Amino acid sequence: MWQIYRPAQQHGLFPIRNVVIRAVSDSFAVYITLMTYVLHYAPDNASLIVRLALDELGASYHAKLVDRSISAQKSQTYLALNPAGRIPVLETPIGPIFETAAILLWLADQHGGLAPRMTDPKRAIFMSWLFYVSNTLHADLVSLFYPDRFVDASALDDYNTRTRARLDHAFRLLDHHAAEWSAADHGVTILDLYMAVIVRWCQLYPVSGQAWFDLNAYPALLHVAKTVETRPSAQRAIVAEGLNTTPFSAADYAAPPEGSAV
Ligand SMILES: N[C@@H](CCC(=O)N[C@@H](CS)C(=O)NCC(=O)O)C(=O)O
Repeated sequence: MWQIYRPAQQHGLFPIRNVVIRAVSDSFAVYITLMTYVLHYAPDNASLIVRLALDELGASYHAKLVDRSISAQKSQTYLALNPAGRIPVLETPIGPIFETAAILLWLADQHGGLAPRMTDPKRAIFMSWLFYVSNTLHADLVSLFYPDRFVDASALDDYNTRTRARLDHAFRLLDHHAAEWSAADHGVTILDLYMAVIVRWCQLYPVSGQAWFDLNAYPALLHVAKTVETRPSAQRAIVAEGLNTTPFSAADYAAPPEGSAV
């Protein structure tokens, strides 16, 4: 059995559908299903990574704003989609998917791009780095962006120093091993997109200051950032979310047409 996913032709007032063509080789049966992705997003949030992936894969989607000014990510309606109350969530024909890495890997597998396929020997190490970025690096970033969620004010300085040291270690590891998942063999991957956005955030959002983060100290990651930001997907994200023209290699704060980053 094999499956082909194609972006739909845009039609009428509802240009947000994907056509899923499922061809079953043994019976020659063909099913056509209309499929709509809805990306619940806030500007410059982790949803930006998913937006880039959807665009790179040629998938049609509708971006629906999560209004962070009223903590809409904690509303009952949103929690029904993502019980963790975090952005993003992607609505798909098989139901909502949350957790950035899960969404990215699911999209890559469904659409057959942006990641080594399951039969590729490099799939295993790719997944190792994806999970490392998701459950170690991204988690530590949350500590740096919202330290008051984790410690009292009296412990903040020490806490931030330790968090920054862990992040630097993670960035050095990723910088050293970038070739294992980066564009060399596979073209741009979901990991490239993930890392481009992460290095952007480090230039802007640590509440204890940004001076500790110098992207030049991680040349392979700087290369990833520059590669991703020249792609058409990034150009469209720049417009959609009000990003500056070098959003990953030399970031500035977003001026989004709707919503807010925090
Ligand atoms: N582990 C989650 C983390 C997502 C996350 O932290 N999202 C942030 C925005 S970038 C968020 O929802 N912040 C609002 C909040 O925590 O209430 C994932 O990978 O999707």
